[in-house]
Amino acid sequence: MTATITNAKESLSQESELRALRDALHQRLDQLLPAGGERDRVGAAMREGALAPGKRIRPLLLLLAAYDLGCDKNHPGLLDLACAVEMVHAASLMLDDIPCMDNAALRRGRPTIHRQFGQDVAILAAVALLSNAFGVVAGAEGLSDACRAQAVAELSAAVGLQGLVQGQFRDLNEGATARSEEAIADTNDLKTSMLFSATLQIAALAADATPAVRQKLGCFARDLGQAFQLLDDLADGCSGTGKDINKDAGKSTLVALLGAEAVRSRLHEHLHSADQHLSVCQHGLATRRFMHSWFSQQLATFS
Ligand code: GRG
Repeated sequence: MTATITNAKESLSQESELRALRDALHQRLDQLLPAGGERDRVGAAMREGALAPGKRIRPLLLLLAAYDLGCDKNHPGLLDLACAVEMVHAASLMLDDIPCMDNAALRRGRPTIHRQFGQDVAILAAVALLSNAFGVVAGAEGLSDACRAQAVAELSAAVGLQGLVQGQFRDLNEGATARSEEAIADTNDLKTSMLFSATLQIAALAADATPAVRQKLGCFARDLGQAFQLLDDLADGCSGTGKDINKDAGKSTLVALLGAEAVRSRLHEHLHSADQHLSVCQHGLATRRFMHSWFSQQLATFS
């Protein structure tokens, strides 16, 4: 009974902390984005892409991991670094949705950016958002010049030809044909784990973590990204995700290859492994709690 009450109190305080962090992220993103308006449609599309109600998983992870690693909650650049990661993510979603890629109609419960503003504006807004993100990292306060340069390099590697771009290319070009489990997992790593990895490495840089901790965080990010992508695939046929339903029909995903049950159990294996990596770091209480409660909620809703 006492343990149940303690758990309930912990989860309430976690919920209110997350709500406060989400609000802070929204406010800071709002300040970091151009004003937009009637005559600035690219600026307005950037705002819509980044400010629409996403789950903010990556920037929350960056903040929680940095706190877990001992970073001062008043670190002057931390919120900006988190916003930069969210801008990169939002840019990738805007491009992912355009007709020559996924041709999606709905994102975050709203018409996709190209449906609202046209394809030309969506592409330009994504490029501008990406460029804004790098500018924000380059100007982040409270980091040494060397750490700031490393943060830029982490983000650049996550986006580039050995990161999201490669993952997206493979998904678009190989997704319609049969793929091995390994090929699908590799593509998921590139599409999803790489940005989680950059997110956690940037948190570690802000917190001045040791190379050994950073190495473990890299392993954690890989498992987390795999679990995240498996959940995304499991949720594809469900309503209530804010995205088009059944977008993966005909695509070679692990759900199509192995079935939902096997994917669910693989997802739990990745979460367990992610947990192990964090515990070796002897940090990660808030990060771990966040990861588990988020996946439990999502799995209860979507599978
Ligand atoms: C220019 C950054 C950039 C990338 C170009 C288009 C592209 C290459 C990559 C797209 C990769 C992609 C769509 C990965 C999917 C990752 C994923 C599971 C997204 C869903 O993330 P959520 O659920 O979404 O966190 P919300 O909307 O909640 O933020």
